[in-house]
Amino acid sequence: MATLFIGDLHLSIHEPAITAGFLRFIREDASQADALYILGDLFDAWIGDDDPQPLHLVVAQALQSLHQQGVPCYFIHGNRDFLLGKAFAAQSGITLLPEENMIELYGRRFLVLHGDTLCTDDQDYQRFRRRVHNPLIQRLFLLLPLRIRLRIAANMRAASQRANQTKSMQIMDVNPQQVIARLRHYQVDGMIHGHTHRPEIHVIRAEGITAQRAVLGAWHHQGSMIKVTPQDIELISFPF
Ligand code: OKV
Ligand code: MN
Repeated sequence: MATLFIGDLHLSIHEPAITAGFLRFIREDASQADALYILGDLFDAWIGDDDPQPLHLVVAQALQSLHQQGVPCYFIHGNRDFLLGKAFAAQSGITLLPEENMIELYGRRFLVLHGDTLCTDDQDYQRFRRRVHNPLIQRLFLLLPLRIRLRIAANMRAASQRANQTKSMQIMDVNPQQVIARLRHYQVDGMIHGHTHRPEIHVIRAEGITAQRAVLGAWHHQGSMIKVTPQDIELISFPF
């Protein structure tokens, strides 16, 4: 009995080794699990389900085969693939979840989320997030022709890369008060998230709270997953 969590793979055509590692993970590890949770940034970019990239089809087929084997797969949007929608969900058999979810696994309560909403010190990013999460702005963006969307997205990524070079490590990590506030609100035994690319299992102690905060690693040079079993919670890294 085990439930697996992954995220921050940032799949793109530029990193075929990561895609190969993901396909192997789905075939060999996820197929044995009770469920798979993808906690965002599966893809490095997403400009609409109508983008005809072969990579999207390959990933959809891998997830669809998992679905057919009876392993439920849940997806929470990341800050990069926040536009991934119902058409891709239908094609891949995944279930889209809201940005924060309380789930119960083997008698323990966990809050699962991507993690970007915990990084409240990064006010520029939070402003960006509010804008691109605005349903009206999303609707207008999706009305644009694909080639225009591609160009806008490339420009936004280049601008963001320049901005991140000048941000401190502290600003880009979670805000500790925000972590405690979410733990308190959901009354959970732990939270599981990614986004910060700082894999670790922290123990959080505050008034009336003892909880774990399990953070996924990004898939740069190796894979990363969190495995929850009836006994414990493990952070596991593995070669592609
Ligand atoms: C994703 C991030 C690019 C961060 C644009 C409205 C707007 C959606 C979009 C375009 C960009 C996603 C969809 C991408 C995340 C970046 C740069 C920084 C910090 C609009 C709705 F505003 F143009 F109308 N986008 N893409 N960034 O390339 O995948 O997360 S993206
Ligand atoms: Mn992220």
